[in-house]
Amino acid sequence: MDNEPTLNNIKDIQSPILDAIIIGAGFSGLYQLHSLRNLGLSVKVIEAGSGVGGTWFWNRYPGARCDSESFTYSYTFSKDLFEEWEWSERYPGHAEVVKYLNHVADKFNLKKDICFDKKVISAHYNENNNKWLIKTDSLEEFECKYLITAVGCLSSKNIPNFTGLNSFLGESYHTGDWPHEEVDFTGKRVGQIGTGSTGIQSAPEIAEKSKHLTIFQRSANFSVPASNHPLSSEFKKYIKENYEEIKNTIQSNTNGHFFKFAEQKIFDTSEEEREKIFEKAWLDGGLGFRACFNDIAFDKKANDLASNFIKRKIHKIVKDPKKAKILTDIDHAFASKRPPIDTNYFETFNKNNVTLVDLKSSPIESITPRGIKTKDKEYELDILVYATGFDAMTGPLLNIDIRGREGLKLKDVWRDGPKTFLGIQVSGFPNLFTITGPGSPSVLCNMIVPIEQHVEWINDCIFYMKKNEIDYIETTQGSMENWTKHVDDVANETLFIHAKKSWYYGANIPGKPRGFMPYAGGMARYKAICNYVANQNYLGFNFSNSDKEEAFVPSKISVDILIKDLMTNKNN
Ligand code: N01
Repeated sequence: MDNEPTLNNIKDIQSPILDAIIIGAGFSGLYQLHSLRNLGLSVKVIEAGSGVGGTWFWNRYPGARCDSESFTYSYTFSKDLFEEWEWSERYPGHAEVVKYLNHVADKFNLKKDICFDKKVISAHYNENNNKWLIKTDSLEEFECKYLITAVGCLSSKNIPNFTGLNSFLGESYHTGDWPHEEVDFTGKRVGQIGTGSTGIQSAPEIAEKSKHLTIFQRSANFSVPASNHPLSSEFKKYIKENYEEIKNTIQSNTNGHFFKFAEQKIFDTSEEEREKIFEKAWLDGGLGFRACFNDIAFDKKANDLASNFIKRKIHKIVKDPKKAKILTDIDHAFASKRPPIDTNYFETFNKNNVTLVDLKSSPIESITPRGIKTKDKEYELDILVYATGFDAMTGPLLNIDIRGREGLKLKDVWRDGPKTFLGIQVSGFPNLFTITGPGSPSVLCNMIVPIEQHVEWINDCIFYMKKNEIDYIETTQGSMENWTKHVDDVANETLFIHAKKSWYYGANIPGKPRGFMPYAGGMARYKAICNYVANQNYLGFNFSNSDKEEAFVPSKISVDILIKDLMTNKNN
């Protein structure tokens, strides 16, 4: 192996100089590549997987399915693409999403500019030539002017550091890093840790295929039926014929979905009427349940009524009252954690081959060679499934050694929690753009909408720089501090503060700084602010490292007027 490059001789390898490098070939990376190429830039995407898909490339666990409705989980930048693609179900399974993304990549001839099977390990800014130097795990180097991270918010898996973690003699898998070959559950005793959106999707499928499934639940969770079904030919026709309406609705809505919040408030309706509305929303299913009244997501008392309705449903579905009690011992307000949707999740607990273990009363003590040992008992298993989530939002960025001006490390700037301006830039890191970064609405929306908005904003910004012969952009320290405080203030006005143990707060990772990471002010408001910033010649950003600071001050702008402008000029 004498000829193999090492970190010492890596300088001998010639690094291609590009206008832009994008990290990740998921929804955001593919669209950013397409857009920047259209600006005439030389661009490459570096992708760790061997195919396109990003998060969808890795999350192939049984039951993996999108929680956004398929016709809204589609790019809208190309009418032609929107109208030619036909989704088969209300919620697309992972294989269909990956097929869609391959179709997009082929249609726009994107794969020729994607370097697959290469993981970016470091990205260092060099102020001498205003370039980023990127290194991959295969010891290649690339140089570029603009660096755009399209790494996803939920792509860095979290496997809790249990005592004896590696001692288990059976097979073990994390849902976010699922093998491409089928895992055979036949005749196997399976243990699943985790009952978030992922675990709620995988448990019914695993129970169906395995000899026995033991579900280890630390926190009980709400879930509403997905009511998934094949799309009718009439609805497919409706999608094809209503591109503009669908696009305008999801892009002007606060959550990026097609459903709108009802006008009615819970306490303005009689008990009988309220029950009917809940019942209908339950049958309709999906994430829209929270929108059946105007105030469920904002007023704790209204939320309590919705929470109680769901708990009553769980008690009705789950036949064993002991299991129902454990499943309804929920410690947070409905939708203050990301609300899961399911297909037969609670019904699964009526199966004879399913056991529910309440980790609250009997925590996991260790992973053993034979299975899982809780305080009360050792469970013998053949397969262990970790549905234990992700080091969300900051994990995928901090896994890369990112250094800005004067060697400033991103991990140092974010030591006490992520700081960004608009979730798009960090002070000290010129020409680095973070698609759906912390401080932007991202995970609180149907992801495609914030992704398209960020890609287009970044594209417009780079176009502006080209047009004005500007080579350098960096948000000011003041804008970043002000925005970070604003993100926190906005979160404190919502019901999210009723679930401080959620991954939104970084609470699922021991030692991670606590703070609400996404922007909770809604997509419409956020987009209006981003447009305002751009229209003011990128207020809050410097175009050289010696510019005078002009900080963006959220309280100085009237967002309501901006939103009104946005609504009256939908092309903005
Ligand atoms: O992860 P999670 P997820 N001991 O963090 C438990 C998106 N998504 O992968 O709640 C025991 O929500 C943990 O327990 P607790 C969606 O945005 C999208 O399910 O911390 N248990 C919890 O039950 C979602 O929100 C789609 O007490 C431990 C579970 O593991 C996000 O991904 C589909 C533990 C983790 O739940 C993440 O969902 C699926 C420990 N030490 C997911 N550590 C689509 O739309 C963790 N847990 C396609």
